[in-house]
Amino acid sequence: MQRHFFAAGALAAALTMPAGYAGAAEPSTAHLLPSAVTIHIKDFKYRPNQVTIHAGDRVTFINDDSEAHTATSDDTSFDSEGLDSGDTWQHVFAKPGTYRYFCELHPYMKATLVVLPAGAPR
Ligand SMILES: [Cu+2]
Repeated sequence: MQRHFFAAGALAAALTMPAGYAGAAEPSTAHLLPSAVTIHIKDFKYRPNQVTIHAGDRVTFINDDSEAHTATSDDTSFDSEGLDSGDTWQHVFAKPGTYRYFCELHPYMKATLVVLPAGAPR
């Protein structure tokens, strides 16, 4: 299943890549808004695995893996939905709290995001 998915993705990429494409590229981040922290998804892990931000901060998630992933909170307050390889997702955390999140496709992937009140010392 996974092997088949990967092969189909590689074929689609080969069909849509412009001439001169030379292998895996870094995800383009030019379209992203400034954010307080960037969480990379790589090797089936969220990196960093725990981050602390302030209410109102924007967080960027980048899927640097060859597999699709999500960042989905345990309390359903946020959900990136499926991020394919190279996809990015941004979310503003308005409400202080400790948010545990995971990947819906690989539920053993877990991480924590702590949102402090705006202006609070870390
Ligand atoms: Cu995953």
